[in-house]
Amino acid sequence: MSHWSLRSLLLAASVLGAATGAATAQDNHFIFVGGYRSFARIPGGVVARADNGTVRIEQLAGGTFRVRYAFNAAFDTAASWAVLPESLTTAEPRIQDTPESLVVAGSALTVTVRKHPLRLGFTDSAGVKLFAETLGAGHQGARVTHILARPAGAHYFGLGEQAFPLDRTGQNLILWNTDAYGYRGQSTPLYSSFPFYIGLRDGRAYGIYYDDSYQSEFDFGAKLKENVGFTAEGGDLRFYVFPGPGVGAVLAAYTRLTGRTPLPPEWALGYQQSRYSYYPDSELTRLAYEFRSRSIPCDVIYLDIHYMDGYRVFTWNPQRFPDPARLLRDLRAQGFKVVTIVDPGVKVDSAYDVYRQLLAQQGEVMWPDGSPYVGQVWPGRVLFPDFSLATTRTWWGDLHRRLVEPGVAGIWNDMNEPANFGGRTLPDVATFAHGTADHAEYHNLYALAEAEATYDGLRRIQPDRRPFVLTRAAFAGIQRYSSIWTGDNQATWEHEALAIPMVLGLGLSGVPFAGVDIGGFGGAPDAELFSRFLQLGTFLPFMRTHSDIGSPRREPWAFGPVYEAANRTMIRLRYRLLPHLYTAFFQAARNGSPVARPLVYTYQEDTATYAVNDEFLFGDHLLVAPVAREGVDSRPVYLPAGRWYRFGTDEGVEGGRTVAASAPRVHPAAREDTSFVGGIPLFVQGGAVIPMQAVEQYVGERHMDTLELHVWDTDAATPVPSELYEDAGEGFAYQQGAYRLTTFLTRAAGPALEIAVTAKGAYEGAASDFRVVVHGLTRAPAGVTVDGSPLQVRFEPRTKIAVFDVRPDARSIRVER
Ligand code: MIG
Repeated sequence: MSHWSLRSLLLAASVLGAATGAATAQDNHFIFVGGYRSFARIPGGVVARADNGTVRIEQLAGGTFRVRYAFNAAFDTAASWAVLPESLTTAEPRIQDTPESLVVAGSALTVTVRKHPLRLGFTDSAGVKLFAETLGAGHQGARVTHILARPAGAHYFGLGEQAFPLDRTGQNLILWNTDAYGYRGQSTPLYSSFPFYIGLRDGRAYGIYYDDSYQSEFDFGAKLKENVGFTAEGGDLRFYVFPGPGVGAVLAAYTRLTGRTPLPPEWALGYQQSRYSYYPDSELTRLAYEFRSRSIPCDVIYLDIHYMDGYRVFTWNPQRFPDPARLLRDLRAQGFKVVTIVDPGVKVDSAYDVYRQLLAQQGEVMWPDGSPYVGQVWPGRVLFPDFSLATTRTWWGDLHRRLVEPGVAGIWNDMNEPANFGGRTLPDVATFAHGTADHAEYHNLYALAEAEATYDGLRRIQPDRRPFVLTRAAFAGIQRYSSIWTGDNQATWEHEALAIPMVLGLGLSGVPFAGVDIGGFGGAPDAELFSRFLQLGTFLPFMRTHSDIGSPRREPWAFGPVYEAANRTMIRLRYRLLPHLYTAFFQAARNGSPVARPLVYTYQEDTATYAVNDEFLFGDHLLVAPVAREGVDSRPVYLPAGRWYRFGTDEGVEGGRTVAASAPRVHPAAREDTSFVGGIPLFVQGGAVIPMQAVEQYVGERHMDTLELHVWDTDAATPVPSELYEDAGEGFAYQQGAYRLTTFLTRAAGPALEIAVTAKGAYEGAASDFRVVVHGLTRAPAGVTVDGSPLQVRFEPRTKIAVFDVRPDARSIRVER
């Protein structure tokens, strides 16, 4: 344990307290658990009694620990909304009791309970210190706090979307879902709450998730200096500790507890076009025509609030959309899917059946006396459905039939912080669960429960379709149901730069499917900013352009023909990379990995990556360095150690350093060149296999018999692994084995580049041919053999690219260099 004065800690604790709320006279100071008294064994662990409280420590299957403090007699047994009940099976640790401490040793973590005073310390199975309590667990009335040491050299990541650098060291962040129109760098709180972080100490990672939905504050040494603190306005002090040592292992354990993003429909990875609002129906027809006639791929068009009849949810405006089924059928025939916005507020209108049904079942948020709470949003006076009630969730989910039957393909949940005009959100006294729970507890859970209702409803209505849901507000666990966008950003360079750590922060918090409004929601991007924003957006897991009412339009062609060509190039590249992107989503569904990966995720042993907020990896091996500065034609790019190649030119670069990368602006004098991808620095790791496909105008436009396997040369004898996942892109047959997962191990074997291929699963629709494209060679290969037989190779001397075709059952490919 390190050096701090108790006085400064107590001062810091009271400062922390002053920031988040006033205490009452009789409990105006924090009480910590105090000295140890006794312990008893319980299934999976121990319960230890101390002077002022009790702590239960249990090991869960997989080596995660659950720790619960109670300051009053009882532990709250209420099920958490974020945690999957099936993940809570316990596993017996070994217990050792000595006069100084009680040691609870699990498979991957060991908890040492120091006795006087009672304080916990966590080490990994090798005995390496991860973190330890300083003041530890305390409370001040209903508020709870947990204060840990912040040793020199410790780093912290997570907490979801934050308009701050990724490394949380020195930050003070508030979790209280907020309609944050006009937010900018350093604004907190924002729209969503993820009380989860990953700690890194000496390159070893662990994770902590505080399972508490009340408003909370995380302090990573801003006020607490040499400490890290969590303080919540209420709830149980209940947290889970996840073992590493890899960041990926921590995320796998966290998402084992809170769930993973199931495979989305593949079309949801295509380009999406939105605006507040496209209407009437003829406007959508025209938009669809523009995309197709300009050969700019697009899969999804969004309907914002004006499609509704007087903003009544689950209705259509009869003048603007007289025949939605026909419109959506026509659009579908051209490959367009339509996603509609659904806000939670239900208009108070006795002629409106949704309102009458909600009132009749007493399913709304209420005043403490049981009368309905009436708020004010777009429809005027509204009731807020109480999604904490299972009956309300089922009813709400079923209402989506009214949108799905005419052909709506996905649902966009907005205003679900919940936002309320005037007072920002619901009043403190509003109640949930028929008056048994308060707003303070349910506020941060509102969007999570709504997303659960929406996702489950879509599953019931269309059991053979994968639901697509997009949400603004969120809580831990949202990844099971929904994708996220970062709300009302602005058309500024600052916001383009912020998009990167915000989306990466979500990925480090279990939410792989995230994006931002490309171009910025508010304001007016110029052509250069829009094209830079779109370059970045091409590599975000969720790729959608959206814009505010009254702002200039920003379809990809809105900035003139030269920029249109550049924007088209990026969107086409997105579609070229879909097999790679879809594989990254498969990986996320398998183990909770991000799709847009911060460098620290892949290269945690390289501490220089911790401060990188302007680069990321797009799935495996492909490093993206977007330009978020006006008027530049190059930028510095940090490349982790190893051999890299510039995507597009195949110029080789040695990593472990920062290089200058060209990134020319689109210039009005440039001629249209659809192969031009040099405007955004992209680098591929040597040995990588990046699967690509031909451009299509929308996902599934035609069956891809041939997939391209782009391989970059390597001199390393250690194999570089890559994957390709294929399935129908829709439906659930993949869960019964209708998929193909191909694994590639690339390495230098003497003079040859060797690719070992294995495959698993049986999917009839998988590609029947692989076109192998080898990059980074210095001269024509002396020969290529596949499973021992020689093969014809084409070599392009100018680009130094070798191309040959193999069947997917090829198992060993050797390129003699
Ligand atoms: O009060 O539905 O963030 O994407 O276009 C504004 C209208 C409500 C806020 C969302 C934005 C959406 C807009 N909404």
